[in-house]
Amino acid sequence: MENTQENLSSLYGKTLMLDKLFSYCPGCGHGIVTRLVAETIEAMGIREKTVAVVGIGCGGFSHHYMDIDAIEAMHGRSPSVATGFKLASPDNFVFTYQGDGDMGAIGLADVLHAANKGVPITCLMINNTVFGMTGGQMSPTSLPGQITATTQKGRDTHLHGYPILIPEMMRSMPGVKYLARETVADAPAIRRAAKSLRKAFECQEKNLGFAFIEFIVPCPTGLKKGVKESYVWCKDQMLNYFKPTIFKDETE
Ligand SMILES: Cc1ncc(C[n+]2csc(CCOP(=O)(O)OP(=O)(O)O)c2C)c(N)n1
Ligand code: SF4
Repeated sequence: MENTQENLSSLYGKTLMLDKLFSYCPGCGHGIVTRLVAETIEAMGIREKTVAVVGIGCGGFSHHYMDIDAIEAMHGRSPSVATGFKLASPDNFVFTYQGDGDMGAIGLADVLHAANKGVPITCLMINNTVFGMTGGQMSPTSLPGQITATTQKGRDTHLHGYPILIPEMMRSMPGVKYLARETVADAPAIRRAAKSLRKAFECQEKNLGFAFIEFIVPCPTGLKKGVKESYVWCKDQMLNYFKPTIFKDETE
């Protein structure tokens, strides 16, 4: 059978994932999160009113694979662009899709102010602990001792500080109504992440306030590891520091 959108739909049911090959590397965590996002939008029946605001980095391609409207914001500015869009057009469903470099480095102020304002948007940070697209440089979330393209001797916390814990920073903000850290390191975790994503999206549908999820994912290319090895490393090392937790659920 030819691999067309129509045939995929008849095989798997109606889907807003487009019939395109990912430009993500094999094993990249973005592929899993992108699919979860597409499936959640589809399941909630909100495709027509959804607008993605994507950042710069490999996740900036996420909207290429979904049949939804999207805006490509400047590096780190997605939460500000999403805030403006939502205030101007409150009936739209607006979410951001950003990497840890995009959100945690150049864009940290944008996401923290959006969270503190309590705007009813949903922000997603896909944290693979490196700048993936540009070659695996240290990001604000690189682990202590982690060897990256710019920390050949490992991240030195005396010199570079500690990996940034963004949900922990947002925890005390009253406008944040759903706040979680999830991972795609194995199948049970992916199922939990799907449930969490649904909650974060429903938070906006109920107009309750700001929702945020950090996804801990492997980037085999940036981490310079094989696919299997990168998933093992994600589970053993990344989750040791970035603990999957539902910090806040005020959606009921
Ligand atoms: C203003 C600006 N500065 C720097 C860059 C180079 N740049 C492109 S992607 C990127 C970081 C990507 O890392 P991350 O957000 O973690 O996404 P990933 O590719 O790992 O998913 C950087 C610094 C840029 N495009 N624009
Ligand atoms: S460089 Fe990393 S984040 Fe980018 S597509 Fe490849 S595996 Fe994914």
